[in-house]
Amino acid sequence: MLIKKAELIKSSEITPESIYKQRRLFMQGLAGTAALLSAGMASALSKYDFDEDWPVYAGPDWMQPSIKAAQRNSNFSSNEKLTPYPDVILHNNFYEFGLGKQDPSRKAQQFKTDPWAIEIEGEAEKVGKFALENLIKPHKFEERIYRLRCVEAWSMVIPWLGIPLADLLKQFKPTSKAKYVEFTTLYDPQQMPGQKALFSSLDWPYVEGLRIDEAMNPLSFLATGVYGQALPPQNGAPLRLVVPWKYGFKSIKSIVKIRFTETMPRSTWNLTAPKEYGFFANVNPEVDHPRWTQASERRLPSSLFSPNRIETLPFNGYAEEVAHLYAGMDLRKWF
Ligand SMILES: Nc1nc2c(c(=O)[nH]1)N[C@H]1C(S)=C(S)[C@@H](COP(=O)(O)O)O[C@H]1N2
Ligand SMILES: [Mo]
Repeated sequence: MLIKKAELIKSSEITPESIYKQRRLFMQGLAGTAALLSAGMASALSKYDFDEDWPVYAGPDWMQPSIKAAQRNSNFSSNEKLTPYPDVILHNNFYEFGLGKQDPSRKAQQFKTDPWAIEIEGEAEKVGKFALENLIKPHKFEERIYRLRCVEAWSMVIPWLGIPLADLLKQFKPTSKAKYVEFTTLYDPQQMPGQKALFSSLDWPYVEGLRIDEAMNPLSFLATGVYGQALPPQNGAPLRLVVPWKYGFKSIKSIVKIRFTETMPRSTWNLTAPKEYGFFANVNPEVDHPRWTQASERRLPSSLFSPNRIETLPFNGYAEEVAHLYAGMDLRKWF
């Protein structure tokens, strides 16, 4: 499902230099990377030679050094073929910007992602409101190539940039009462047309949650970038969760609040249709969604003539890393 850039962004919808910076800036990013490579370091930025016509998301100034210094974490990276960049930034689910797969890329280009603040609440010693910059800058960026499996039975392989979720959470010193972590997306109907009552599809803001041991698992990741650059707004800039062994809806975008709780938090899709979407939402080929088989998936890009259908793996292929978290649980009941 390739779309030309001209279709993606009508010139009337963009403010050129603030929204995305074109090839010149991207080349500067590559220059920094070349230096890292010659020093014998792997870098996320080195090998992505997608068509120069595609928009590139530079991100805020404070993030540049982290992006340039990012290194792949091979322990947690798939070596499957990457989903092409245009599919990653043009085929999105982000209902705050509309229900269509291309609505987010069309309608999110003006979305303001800097400055950005995150509120930390609940069962932790350090709570309050923090500038994203201060929370993120102390951490080294990693690149992780993860599979993303949507409950609608399509999937991608995406090179994320970001930091382990546990590294961020630990700095707030969660107390022994912190059994779950709840995440909340920005609520701003002015910027997010999908949140306006008239067209509203879900109860806003979007919320999601993890059990604390899931959140602290080394696979759980906070993405600040994708494809060696900052996260595009349609992919959840400036900060989104990535939990690769769960259906995509758990990977909440544009996070403004993190709350440590003693009881299981509500989650948007679970509240909307509890029989269809569980709290755990672990990818499971043996438990079908009422409207979709979960036994297989369309690996994007996929078309009528070349559907590229592949088998779905338990825990999306991450069973070795996470199956132990659910030992003794009936995964049909806790779907
Ligand atoms: N706030 C918010 N987060 C969200 C969604 C959403 O609608 N709103 N959609 C989810 C779903 S269903 C999927 S499959 C992934 C898609 O991520 P991508 O668009 O970056 O591929 O984002 C998830 N995070
Ligand atoms: Mo999804």
